[in-house]
Amino acid sequence: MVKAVAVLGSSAGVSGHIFFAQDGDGPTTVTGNITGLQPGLHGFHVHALGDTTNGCMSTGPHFNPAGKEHGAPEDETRHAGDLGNITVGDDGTASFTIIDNQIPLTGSNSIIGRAVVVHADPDDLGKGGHELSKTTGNAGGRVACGIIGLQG
Ligand SMILES: [Cu+2]
Ligand SMILES: [Zn+2]
Repeated sequence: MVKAVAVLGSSAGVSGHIFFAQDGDGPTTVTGNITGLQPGLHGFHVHALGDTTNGCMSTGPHFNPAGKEHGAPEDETRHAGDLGNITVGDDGTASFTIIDNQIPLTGSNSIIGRAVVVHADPDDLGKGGHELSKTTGNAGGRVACGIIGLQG
């Protein structure tokens, strides 16, 4: 079992932890607890770079080793980093579990050293018809992010 964690940092009062676990070549289980968000849907992605020198803006685009267009987690056409949306309750907190096959913790497409990003707006999953739908899901600003690091 390989485990990783991202501690979310934010200039907007958002905080939380995102845990990752992968057994062998199986899917990766993502478990998150986040507080301080606006209620509703928020785009949630793995971005390509573990660089926060300029805050979440430095984490680059969605992790996309296959060179595909943006999509929903269940789509054939998606970025590896496309984890869809998280749902935040009226209390501003979100607790969620995501199981995904495209974000391994080992090998050439490992997400270790990259970043998770929580967005201000819903991800339209590539289907919104906006000029940004096929690249970012038009998910708006980056309200929190954290670098994915190995955990013992
Ligand atoms: Cu993103
Ligand atoms: Zn994407």
